[in-house]
Amino acid sequence: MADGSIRKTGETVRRTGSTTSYANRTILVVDDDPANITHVRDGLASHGYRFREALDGAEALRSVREVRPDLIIMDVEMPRLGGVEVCRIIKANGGEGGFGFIPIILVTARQAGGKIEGLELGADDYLVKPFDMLELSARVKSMLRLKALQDTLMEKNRELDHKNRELDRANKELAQKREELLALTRTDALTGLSNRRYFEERLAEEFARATRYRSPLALVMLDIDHFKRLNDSYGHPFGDEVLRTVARTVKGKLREVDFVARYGGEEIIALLPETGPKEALGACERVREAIAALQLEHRAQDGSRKEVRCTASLGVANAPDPRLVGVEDLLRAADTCLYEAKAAGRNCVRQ
Ligand code: GH3
Ligand code: MG
Ligand code: MG
Ligand code: MG
Ligand code: MG
Repeated sequence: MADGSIRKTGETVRRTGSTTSYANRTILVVDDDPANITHVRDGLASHGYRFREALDGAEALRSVREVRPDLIIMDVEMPRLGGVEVCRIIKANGGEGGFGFIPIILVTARQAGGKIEGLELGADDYLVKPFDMLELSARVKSMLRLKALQDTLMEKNRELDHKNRELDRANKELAQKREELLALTRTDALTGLSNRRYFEERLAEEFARATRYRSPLALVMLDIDHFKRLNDSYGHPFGDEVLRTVARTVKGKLREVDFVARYGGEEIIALLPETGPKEALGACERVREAIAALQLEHRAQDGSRKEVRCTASLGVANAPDPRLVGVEDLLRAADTCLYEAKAAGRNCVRQ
């Protein structure tokens, strides 16, 4: 960011009727002949401008770096570093991060030649000596107006950039919040597993895919055995704790790609993509064993501790299967197997 433009921020251009005053603007006058500088200053004396002077190109560049003038009036013919060359350097270093926009009026005794060259190198205006002071005054005003407009434009651009960045940030936050909300609507609050609604969405997708590509898919229904008894003996909060532990155990024993959800009160359901009947049975046995091995500890109000055991029954259905036309068929098949597992004495898997 050019600090020349920052300096201008907030500075208001006074308007009196239709004429605009650019008093206090800094004009750098560059000429190897001090008499010419004085001539220019005298001609513009009534406008209230501030002046800086430089007697050669190098000094002019130093001054530009130091004060960032609002306008440069510069002689073309100077020893060593001429006006055209200085003009080229300043224009090459303009823009954001450099000097910013500084209008330059080149002044020369030559009639032609340099005029075209100077304008091509980015001089903004050109005067041939000897020049009319009224003309110089008018051109200075026009250049200062240009400079003010350019500064306002740059400032507005910066404001826009800033606003854009803020918008970007707000959008990212919103997107994140939306993700978080979406995740919440898919999650079961007690266990942290996916909830039934989200499970049903996923089941439809996985079932369609398994059917279309004839890839194996297993659906597992798990129900904790005699859970009512556990609740009755140790209280509902303890039942909740068991539910959380069982949920964690099921998830821990299945693969990352398997989809586990809480289906109902103490029922957990899992989708095992790319899993045939044999592997599904193996996975279910692993889950069943892990639950049966859990050492749950109940702490009574009197501080006494008791080790509590729990088991679960599991039913597995497999797709694709010509008898299972829709997801409801798959669900019903798993439920029937679960019922058979309960009937067979619980703590077992039926397929
Ligand atoms: P079965 O072996 O036949 O499944 O017997 P069960 O007692 O587990 O089956 P039943 O369906 O009769 O009882 C399920 C119990 O689970 C009843 C209900 O109060 C309890 N339950 C359901 N949701 C929750 C819950 O979120 N927390 C707790 N602590 N208990 C729950
Ligand atoms: Mg000269
Ligand atoms: Mg039941
Ligand atoms: Mg049960
Ligand atoms: Mg149940």
